[in-house]
Amino acid sequence: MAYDLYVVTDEEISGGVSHAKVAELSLAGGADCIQLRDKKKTPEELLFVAEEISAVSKRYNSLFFVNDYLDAAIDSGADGVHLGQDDMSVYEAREVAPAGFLIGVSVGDLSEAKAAVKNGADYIALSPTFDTDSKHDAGPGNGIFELKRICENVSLPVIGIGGIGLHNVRDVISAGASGCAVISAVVGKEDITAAAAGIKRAISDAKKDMKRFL
Ligand code: TZP
Ligand code: MG
Repeated sequence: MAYDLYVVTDEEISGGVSHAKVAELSLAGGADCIQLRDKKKTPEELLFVAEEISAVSKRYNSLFFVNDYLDAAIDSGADGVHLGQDDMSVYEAREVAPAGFLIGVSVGDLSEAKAAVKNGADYIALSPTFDTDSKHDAGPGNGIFELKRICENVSLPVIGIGGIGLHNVRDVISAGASGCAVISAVVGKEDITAAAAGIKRAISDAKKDMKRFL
């Protein structure tokens, strides 16, 4: 299961390009995972969009997550849900989720990461890894040092999220992360497919170089 390039959709940052279109364009550029993230739609609207993305995602054999909304994730046939520290617990989600359903959790430091592992998360995201303008309540970046500490002490896939772009992909991967989650560096670009392809190449190159130096 690859988490290399994980694109989080956002209809404001895309300038009105729909979630489903952003997902399709990102997947065409090589995205491995899509997360549908929308804090404004009703649960019914969200389910409709989730069903659209779920279908596209299956065509590309990629992973699809829904942010916050477990019901929409399950009902749309998504691969999983992504939960924050203030959302339902992994334990609660696991109780109703089908077998094999993936649960991702945002953490702010190593102790939250260890708790997420203990609670049965499938992957964790250090949120935010760097400062970001894309999530207003994100707070300051937790930094590469914390990312490295988590990667060294946790056996689950760890991804960076927040403030990641071509300029720092290599730092994230060198810290031991399995992948990079991005909004603006892909969704905010004129050519979403080309932007996704560029970041994907940078991630692959960084991973190849790491193997060479091992
Ligand atoms: N969660 C933590 S930071 C963030 C989210 C959804 C925003 C990431 O956006 P960007 O533009 O890649 O910094
Ligand atoms: Mg949340």
